[in-house]
Amino acid sequence: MPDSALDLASGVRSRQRRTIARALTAVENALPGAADLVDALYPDTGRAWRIGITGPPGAGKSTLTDRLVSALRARGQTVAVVAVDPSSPFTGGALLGDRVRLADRVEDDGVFVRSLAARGALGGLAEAAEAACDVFDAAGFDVVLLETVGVGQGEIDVADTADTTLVVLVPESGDAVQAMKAGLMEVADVFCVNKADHPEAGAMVRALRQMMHLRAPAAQAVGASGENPTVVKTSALNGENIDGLMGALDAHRSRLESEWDALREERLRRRVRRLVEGLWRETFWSGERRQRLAAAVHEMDSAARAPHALAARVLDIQP
Ligand SMILES: Nc1nc2c(ncn2[C@@H]2O[C@H](COP(=O)(O)OP(=O)(O)OP(=O)(O)O)[C@@H](O)[C@H]2O)c(=O)[nH]1
Ligand SMILES: [Mg+2]
Repeated sequence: MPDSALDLASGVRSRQRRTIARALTAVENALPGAADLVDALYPDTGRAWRIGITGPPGAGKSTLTDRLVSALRARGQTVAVVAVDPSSPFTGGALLGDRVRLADRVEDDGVFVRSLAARGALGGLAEAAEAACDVFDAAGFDVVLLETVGVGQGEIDVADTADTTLVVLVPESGDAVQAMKAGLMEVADVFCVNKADHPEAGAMVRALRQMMHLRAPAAQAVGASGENPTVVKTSALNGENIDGLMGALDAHRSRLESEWDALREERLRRRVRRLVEGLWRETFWSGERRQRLAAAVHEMDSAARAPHALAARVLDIQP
């Protein structure tokens, strides 16, 4: 293993902020040595509680994240934030309010906020996010909050790498239905109906609870202990019911306790599958197979060319 990866890993373990930042840049951009770094850190991971925070654009995820950081700090836990959403206030398109709140924490060693925009990494965005969480986990942060916009499968995969997944919705017409279509119902451990100051909030909570009753029994087995996700109403803007939300997250965390090892194993399986697919795609068409493809296409009589038969021939299997 290269010295640089080992040096970075040891700097991360002793929680040097500049080294953590460098390690995050390495995994975000899949720099040379990043894979070694992740592997070197992996044995030191598995302690942090990873909370995925997802939901439609503008639902209040960043505002809530900020409230959760305060709540967790108030009870003495250290917190890292990974903001995957490129439009997140954390990443520079900032509202002044967010900047001010984050600036307040500059002196707080127990908080580390980092945005992530990796698209080209092997294993995709989910791997980059998971590796960033590993860095914070190995650095000893108690909790990692992972914010991502829940719009596409890629983003939902990111949220799904967390131990506890919080889906944030707002009481706007059709939001619950949209969330269901986007696949958010399946990944949610806790639902938060944010902007509870909105008059439709109560109706939204009822709609969500009803929707969960309608879920097929098989679907209800998804998630810890097969329990339906809890629905909590908050107003992130006014800081209302953040305690209630924290309670619902904690309750999920304690339900996980008994299956912690099994969950870690399942997550590692999913992750290795992603990495294998990425490696396979990268290496598959190198050298011999590329030549075999070109030769097969070229040699086949143009009148007899048949894509499926060609594919089978390239793979050397019977069609
Ligand atoms: N009325 C009301 N507004 C809120 C509440 N929470 C957040 N907002 C506002 O909603 C807007 C979006 O909030 P963000 O926290 O940036 O939402 P987000 O989900 O992180 O947005 P993206 O990262 O862009 O998807 C901001 O103007 C917030 O001030 C709330 O509880 N009530
Ligand atoms: Mg945001």
